[in-house]
Amino acid sequence: MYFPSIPKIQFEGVKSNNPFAFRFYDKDKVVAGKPMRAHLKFAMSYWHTLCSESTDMFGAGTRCMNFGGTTPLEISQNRVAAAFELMEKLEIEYFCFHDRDIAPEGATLRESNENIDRIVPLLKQEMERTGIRLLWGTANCFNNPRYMNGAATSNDADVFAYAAAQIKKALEVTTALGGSGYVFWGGREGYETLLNTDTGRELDHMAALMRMAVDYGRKIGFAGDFYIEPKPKEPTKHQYDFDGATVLAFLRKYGLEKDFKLNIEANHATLAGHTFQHELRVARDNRAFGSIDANSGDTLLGWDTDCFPTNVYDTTLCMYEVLKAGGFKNGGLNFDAKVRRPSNTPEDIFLAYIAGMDAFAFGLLVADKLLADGCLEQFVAKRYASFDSGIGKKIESGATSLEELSAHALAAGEPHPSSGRQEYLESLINQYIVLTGQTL
Ligand code: XUL
Ligand code: CO
Repeated sequence: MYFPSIPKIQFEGVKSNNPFAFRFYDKDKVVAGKPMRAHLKFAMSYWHTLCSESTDMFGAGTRCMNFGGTTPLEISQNRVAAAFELMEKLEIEYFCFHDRDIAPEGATLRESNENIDRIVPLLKQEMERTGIRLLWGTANCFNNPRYMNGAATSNDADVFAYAAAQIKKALEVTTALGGSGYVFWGGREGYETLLNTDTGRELDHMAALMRMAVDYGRKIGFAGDFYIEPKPKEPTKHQYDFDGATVLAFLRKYGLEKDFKLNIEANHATLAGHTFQHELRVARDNRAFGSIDANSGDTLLGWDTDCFPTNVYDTTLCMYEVLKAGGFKNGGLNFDAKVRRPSNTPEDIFLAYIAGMDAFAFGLLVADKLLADGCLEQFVAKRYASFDSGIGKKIESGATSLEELSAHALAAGEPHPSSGRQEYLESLINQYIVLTGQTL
């Protein structure tokens, strides 16, 4: 046992004073026809949870994540046991990993692949024992210095080939473990200066690698979704997958839109100058909603802080979009989140997950109530009612022309636009948060 002081976390309700209990996440409680756990599909991020020692630019790690191991392989082996103990105790049913999270990078590509092959059977065994599943896998094509100029968008064809080899292996492992998703996050895919960069050529290369990944994945039986995870910057100054709209244009340009959906990360949305809800809406409007990396930024800091999400206003609006999108299919809520550097005990990791899971569970309850009552829907439907008949209906059906619209405007005179009632709607969300709390 790696976390002997931590009990199995149970639902105890909103009045519980036990820090190691859920107040809102009641996994089997039925909401809108299915249990909370099926709506939320929580996943553990292997990298933050098992690997990160909370180093930052100015300081060393504040906690040791070796789990008693002394060699890199032994550490990786122990991490498997620790990961499943943690997920079982938190009743988290899914996890996500990069190739290099689960096994150490070796001196050669062959050695790295062999390291992976030693860990995968352990993961498989634990997955079979617990029923915990792989939400998505990915390849870390950003950490090693070989990727300093990019991976798929490197100027060096040998680097491109190396990334392709890593992705091939990661796809094989994801498929062997029954993963329902495969993520592309292009942390180094972008540029530092346009003076040395052929952007058109780099984007062609990036699409070519994704096309090869789809072809190979389908060939070996990967039936899940491919995802692109947009992010505007960090580590690269300008990343090609800037935001949802940019990514959708890229996918359509290269004919990749049928195989790819979006993995929306809250903190990436805010870095792009959008809200989390905005990015979810763009994905939903384009039928490209796939999965979520759940976290939050810090409004005072301009980088990817990957904080655990605890703001129930944000989780409410997130779950509202998820429910409106028809819920998760292959995707889920992956906590791409890390404890703060001074939160340096194993207990803190559990408390952080409890906080995040509870915040999303509560958000789900509020969103469900909002949707069941339909007050936002009714307001929005009424707001656009002028398009339901007359000239509005003709505009929507494409049955009018500038000539007819000009005649209409001349006859109708000055329009009288209606109030958007923003402040009222914001207070309505507050009211629903309180009302939902009162039902618990
Ligand atoms: C980095 C990030 C990644 C991706 C997977 O900001 O979000 O961890 O989720 O590579
Ligand atoms: Co992420």
